[in-house]
Amino acid sequence: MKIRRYIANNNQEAILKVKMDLGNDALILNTRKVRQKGIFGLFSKPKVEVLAAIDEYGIRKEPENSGIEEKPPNSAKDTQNKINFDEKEGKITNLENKITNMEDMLQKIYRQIHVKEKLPDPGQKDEKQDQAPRAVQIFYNNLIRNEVESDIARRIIDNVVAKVGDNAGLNDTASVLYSIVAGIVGKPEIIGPLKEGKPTVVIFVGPTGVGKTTTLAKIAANYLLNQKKSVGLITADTYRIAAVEQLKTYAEILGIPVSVVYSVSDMSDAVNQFSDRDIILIDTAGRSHRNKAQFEEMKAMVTASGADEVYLVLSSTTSIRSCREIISNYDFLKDYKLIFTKTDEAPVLGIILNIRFITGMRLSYITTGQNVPDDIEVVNVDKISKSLIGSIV
Ligand SMILES: Nc1nc2c(ncn2[C@@H]2O[C@H](COP(=O)(O)OP(=O)(O)O)[C@@H](O)[C@H]2O)c(=O)[nH]1
Ligand SMILES: [Mg+2]
Repeated sequence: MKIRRYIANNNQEAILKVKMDLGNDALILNTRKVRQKGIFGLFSKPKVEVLAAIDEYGIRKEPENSGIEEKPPNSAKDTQNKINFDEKEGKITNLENKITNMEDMLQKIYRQIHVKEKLPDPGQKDEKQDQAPRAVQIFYNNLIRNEVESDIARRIIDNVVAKVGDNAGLNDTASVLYSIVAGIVGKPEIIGPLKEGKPTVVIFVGPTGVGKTTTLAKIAANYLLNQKKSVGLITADTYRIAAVEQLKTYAEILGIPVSVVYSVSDMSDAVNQFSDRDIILIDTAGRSHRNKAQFEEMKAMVTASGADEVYLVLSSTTSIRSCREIISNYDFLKDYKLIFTKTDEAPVLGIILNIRFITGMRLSYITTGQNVPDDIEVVNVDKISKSLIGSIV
């Protein structure tokens, strides 16, 4: 008896090899799938290993019949063998399919692990091809996660691709993205420089409850305590007694005079009354932009104040949809600057980029808590841009 081992890519090929070598009388002893050893073997296609035997005297040079499986069964035993073989073939095909599915799955997992391992190392030129789309995709996802509007995120990413192309590594992509995002966030513009010889008049507008009065008190305290400037406060929010009291309380603590304005015609008198001050800060009622009459009055207050600077105060916790509605109602203002409050309560800061992008108006301050006077900062472009871009892993 002569036993031989054959390795082939599939059953058909294996049997062909057996027939070529041993002839049609060869006996198949065993068939199994085998894989290469090592990590790469795991993902290579399995091979078929066939153990075949033949009586040494039975070897014929050239088979006369077409093949083992094609040979017509000439006995009950042959028929049974054929059935067994077919059954086995069926099972093998079944297993093959299962293995192929597993292979696909493993390959997907392998690719993910492989790409992740490569990510922090964008310097390798030959791997850039794989990484570039991933880098762009990662940063796009980060922007979306930070609630940058998808069309804005898309435009930013398109810009990145236009600048560095599709094949840039993570570092190049990140640095171009950073400069684009930082460019959109823009250099903040805060109050001042204060005018010489007469007061700089600043008015704060925006929806109710966003933190206008608190923010105004923080700014007033900073001018008074840190910059040693004289400050005058005006409030036009007379619809709620509590609102007037709130500002009066801050004014009392700081020792700053406060004037209450009940109608549009009183506004210019109130401003003139503080002509000896370095800066006048005007608080307004959060007039509902849905109530036309109230809103018109607020507009008239802004005009009557003759303000040098107007600040639209928005909360970072407000949805983009509401913010869009608010800013479209304030578009009667030719020029204003943006303050975003409650950044301490906002999980992400996409809203700041979105509104800056949509309005084109400059950012100024953000507020970071309820504490007067500490919880206020000038917008930090670097910090906000980095937080919007997010991490790369
Ligand atoms: N967490 C947090 N709360 C704030 C911030 N700014 C203001 N608030 C709170 O928001 C609420 C409304 O503030 P207020 O100044 O009365 O809002 P206004 O109606 O716009 O004048 C108050 O409870 C404030 O303490 C902030 O930056 N962070
Ligand atoms: Mg208020």
